[in-house]
Amino acid sequence: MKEVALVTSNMHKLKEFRHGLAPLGYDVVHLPVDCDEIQADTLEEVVDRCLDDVVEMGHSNIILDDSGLFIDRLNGFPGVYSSYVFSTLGNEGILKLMDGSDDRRARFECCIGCQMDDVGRLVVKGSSPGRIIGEARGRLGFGYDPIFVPDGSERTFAEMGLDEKNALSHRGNAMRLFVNALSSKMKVD
Ligand code: ITT
Repeated sequence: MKEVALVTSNMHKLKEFRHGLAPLGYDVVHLPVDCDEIQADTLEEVVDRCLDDVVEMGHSNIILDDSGLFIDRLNGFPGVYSSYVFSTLGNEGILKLMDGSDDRRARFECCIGCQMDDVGRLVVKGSSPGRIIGEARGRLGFGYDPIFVPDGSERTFAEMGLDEKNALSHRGNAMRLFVNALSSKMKVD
């Protein structure tokens, strides 16, 4: 098993990464350091800058993600502001903004970046299309999970165990892309 250190303050993410990457041959340990989360236009920029910060602190073999919920009717809001909006408006606030709207389409995006000794830097992005429902449902997961139903399901992410969420989620998709990108880079280098 290869070891990677996940930089996050969110223990739910740690669980999802462990669950998703263990069968793919990675042991995920927690690296509880903070990078200054810059305000940027894209998830990729946030990930790149955060990797720079953590490398600067002297760490290697690190992985991290920046994620967001993009709602069509709100022109992609909260998007890169998802963290701030969750801590200020919360799910109730999003549901109010969506009140009366027929267009409920939304997607989660997850950008994963890593900095590895053997292959250098890799950044990939996964997404999960779906819709915002009318009322929060479910107690599992975290963040916006109770108000989002991914395509292909009738349940919110907050009504799913880790297996099911990872099979359909932005983070699960990004993890699969990440492992593929890593193994093809290893073959080339
Ligand atoms: P980090 O320390 O890893 O940055 P975080 O919780 O701040 O943890 P993000 O900045 O990636 O994570 O997330 C932005 C917001 O989107 C935040 O409020 C999360 O709760 C929410 N979010 C991220 N991934 C999610 C997921 O899989 N399901 C529901 N909400 C999610």
